Amino acid sequence: MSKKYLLTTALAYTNGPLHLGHARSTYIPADIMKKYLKLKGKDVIHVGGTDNHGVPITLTAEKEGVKPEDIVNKYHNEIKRDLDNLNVEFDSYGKTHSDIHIETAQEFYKKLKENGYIYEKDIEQFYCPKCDRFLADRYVEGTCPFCGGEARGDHCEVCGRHLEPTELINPYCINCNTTPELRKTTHRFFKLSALSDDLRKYVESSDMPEHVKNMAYSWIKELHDWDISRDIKWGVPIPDSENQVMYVWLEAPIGYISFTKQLGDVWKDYWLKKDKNENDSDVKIWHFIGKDITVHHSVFWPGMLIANGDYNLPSSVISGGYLTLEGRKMSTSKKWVVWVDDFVKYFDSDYLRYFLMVNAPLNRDCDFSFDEFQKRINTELIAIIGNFTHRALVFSHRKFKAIPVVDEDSLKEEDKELINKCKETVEKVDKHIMEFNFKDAIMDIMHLAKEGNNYFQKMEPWTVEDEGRLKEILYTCAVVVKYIVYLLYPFMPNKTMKLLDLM
Ligand code: B3M
Ligand code: ZN
Repeated sequence: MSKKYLLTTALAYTNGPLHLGHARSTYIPADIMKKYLKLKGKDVIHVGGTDNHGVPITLTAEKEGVKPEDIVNKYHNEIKRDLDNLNVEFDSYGKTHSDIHIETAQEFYKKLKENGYIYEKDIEQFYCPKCDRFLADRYVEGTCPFCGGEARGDHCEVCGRHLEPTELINPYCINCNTTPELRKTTHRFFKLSALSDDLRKYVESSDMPEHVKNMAYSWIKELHDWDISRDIKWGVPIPDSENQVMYVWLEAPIGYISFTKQLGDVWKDYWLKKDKNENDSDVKIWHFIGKDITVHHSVFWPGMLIANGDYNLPSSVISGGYLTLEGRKMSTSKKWVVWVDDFVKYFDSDYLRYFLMVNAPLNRDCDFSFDEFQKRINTELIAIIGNFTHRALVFSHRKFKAIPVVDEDSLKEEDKELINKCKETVEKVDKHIMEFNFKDAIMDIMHLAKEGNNYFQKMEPWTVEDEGRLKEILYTCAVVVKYIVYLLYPFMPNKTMKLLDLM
């Protein structure tokens, strides 16, 4: 049976618009793959959306004195605008704060419970007596017990350790500064620790790249059960618990399923296993994410899917490296960031797509600097690809008002050789793209343009008087341009479509 591809992209939190880092690690790579598979005539869909729950969003809302819904809607729209401006296409785009998602997540949870993977346990949590509420995750701050640095909830900003909020020294409520007290509450836990063997087997058999597999193995070695309930109001309510919602990392990935459901019954073809004991071998689910959330997608989420039992598991997790800005770590709080929305006011998004993919292999970190950006666009894209396509087409137009059409059999050896190089390039580019090796794919296209330029230079069409021969040369050049246009289309949809129109 022919394969079906379901590509997903990490669901961005709706507490800010997108910056170049998001574009590079996740959205542009997924869109390139989507456009490429589509071009090959494959059955492929791209599903994504926004992640609307979690404490960072309620904190932003409280700071601005508005409802969480207002923050969610504002940034959902801004994020979608940014993706549209980058030419990133979706077949379905959803919100986790939606009926279809809440329902899907609750059903998922019920199935986990039915299958014996959820249990209750009493634990102690910080409670602010003044605000009269439990202080989940980032609602409490204090001093890190390991390094003495400032820690926000479950994360130390200085040593980067993951903490239990109850470990904090001198904790205080971030809303009113009161010292919280410990209170008992009953939480739901997901039995992740029971899944080690299943997860190891799954990771082994998956198509995940080696570095992702290794990261997953090291996590699988020490799996703890997962506290999946939070004593807050904003989130997906836990069906069998009053006043609690699901931990955002439990429900957010279920969004990949909920948003596919928005397409109607076809969702089942991608997600529902035909045989309860086996993954459908004709379905490829690929999650495109930033590298900081690799463990969530290679261990936690597959663990949830195994425990649930109804759904196909991801075939691979494609994790993009970080983007630094002029050599420094990007930081929204330090205002060291370039927003997509600002960038596209000055430059065609094609240039960004090109630059971010050619600058470094996807799984490595990469730097954005304006000088380097300018250099690569001018010396590669414009001087090599732009120059060749422009020369070839302008010359044809000047001479014949169109691209001359000739019989390919009558072409000379040197013409045929170049056309063969085009075909070889298709194979090379295909191999690279299917291995998510976008940089080398672009390099091969660039190389073909160089060959085209050399041919044009060697043939000196401006000196050729024989009209028949001139037509053959210009035809050959046009064939090369056509190959370049198609191969480059997934990377640079705007410019290539314009060229194709022109042709
Ligand atoms: N919202 C974190 C992030 O944007 C989170 C991703 C969810 S994917 C299911 O990096
Ligand atoms: Zn308080």
